[in-house]
Amino acid sequence: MTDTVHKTMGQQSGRRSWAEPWKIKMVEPLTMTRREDRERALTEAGYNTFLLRSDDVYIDLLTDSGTSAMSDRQWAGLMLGDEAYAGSRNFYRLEQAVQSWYGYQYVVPTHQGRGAEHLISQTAIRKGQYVPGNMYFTTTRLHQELAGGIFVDVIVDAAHDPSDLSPFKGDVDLAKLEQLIREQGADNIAYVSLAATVNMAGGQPVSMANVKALHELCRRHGIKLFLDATRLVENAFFIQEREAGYQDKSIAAISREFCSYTDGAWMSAKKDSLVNIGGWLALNDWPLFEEVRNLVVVYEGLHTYGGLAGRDMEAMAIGIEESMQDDHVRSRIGQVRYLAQLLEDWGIPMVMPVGGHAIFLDARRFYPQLAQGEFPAQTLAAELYLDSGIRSMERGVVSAGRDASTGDHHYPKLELTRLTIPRRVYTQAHMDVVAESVKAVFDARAAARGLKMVYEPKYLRFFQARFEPL
Ligand code: P61
Repeated sequence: MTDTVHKTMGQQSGRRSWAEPWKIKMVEPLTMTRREDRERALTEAGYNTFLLRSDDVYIDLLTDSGTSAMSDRQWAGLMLGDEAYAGSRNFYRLEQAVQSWYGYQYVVPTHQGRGAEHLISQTAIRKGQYVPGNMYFTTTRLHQELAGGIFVDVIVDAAHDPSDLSPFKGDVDLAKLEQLIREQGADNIAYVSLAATVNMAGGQPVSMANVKALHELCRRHGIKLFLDATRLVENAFFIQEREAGYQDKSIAAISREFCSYTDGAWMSAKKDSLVNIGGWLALNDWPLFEEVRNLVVVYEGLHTYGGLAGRDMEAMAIGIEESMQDDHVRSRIGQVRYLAQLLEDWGIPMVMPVGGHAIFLDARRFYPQLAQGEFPAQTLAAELYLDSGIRSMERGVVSAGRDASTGDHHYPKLELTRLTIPRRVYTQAHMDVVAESVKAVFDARAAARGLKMVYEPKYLRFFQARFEPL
């Protein structure tokens, strides 16, 4: 017997505990793995967590993309799939959901986010034009480059500093954008590419003040402003929490206002919208939309299904509505923060403030003994997997790829390993196991030796590259 008095997490923090606004109706058994099995699996996967089989993974924090749990209403919606080739009733439900929650006029479905990125890049970029954006995202920048565009990072400097505590590290630096416009001329800017939140910066939000000012700047120069709305509801949560005047507004109202300052958006519905597959592109400009609607039939499918089954569109329409509920967003981000709080208390280096979808461990500070060319973040992902079967993702020099014109590695300031939390999937106990594993790997940090890349594919190399220990 000990005389320890146990306390809930809420009590330890001097507040009442909160819990998720759902209960579990169906479970999926996990594979419990042993160290020797993990060593074999990681070697076979070339030290790349993307190449592991999910059967060899215990807690899968590779991504929050398509990995969320659908609700009973969404599963019921699958049975309402209207699989007509043309004019499926589920398309009209989806179109209406996008129009009413995001506020754009014209909508095409796509098989996922990059399908929409392809369409907007091919229709809105002329070869040689610049595409300024608030930090690159891998697939977004690649599609812009494949369309002949030149991506220019115009995010605020704070975004590149993992310990800068500014509340809106996703903001565009308007001075950087104005300088680009002055130097290149507004005609040579295809559009401004604005992501909310900013994935590669650690899930950092954009303020309403910034998108408003950006809208005004773009309007003055006749430049379009397009939004990557993939995690917009998480962005809305941070506005509600941090920006004066928004505390009493709902996530839905904030999201809608945010979109109103933009000319259109692309979406990977696999994130915010709680589905396993799907996306869309929405615009307010009819002539541009007409081009998109024509191109979609070449690459995705007819403009009323865009590569999706009718049932997928139904699940997405329902998911959009669920994603906009304040209680849902609060508990989703609350879980990310629960894990972050433990890690912060234990002195684990990570990007601060913590964003909406993930914890980004700062691999440079984990492994100061490793040069960036020895892939510290890839090494950290491998060590975490070996320790406990937790799968994370490299977001550093491997993800950044090579400069399209010089062929050299991009060396990003941020060298991060992402622990991404799927929505409505794992429990607080899973988060405890994750936190303890990160701590164990941190405690063993002095022994890490780094990796060398032995196979490098041409596009989006991080997905399929192979490594060996140094
Ligand atoms: C992710 F390692 N994200 O975060 P698609 N915009 C934004 C995304 O986060 C995004 C897409 C567009 C993923 C999946 C993924 O380098 C990677 O539906 C802000 O995945 O086509 C996707 O949407 C593209 C993982 C994508 C990666 C690219 O895990």
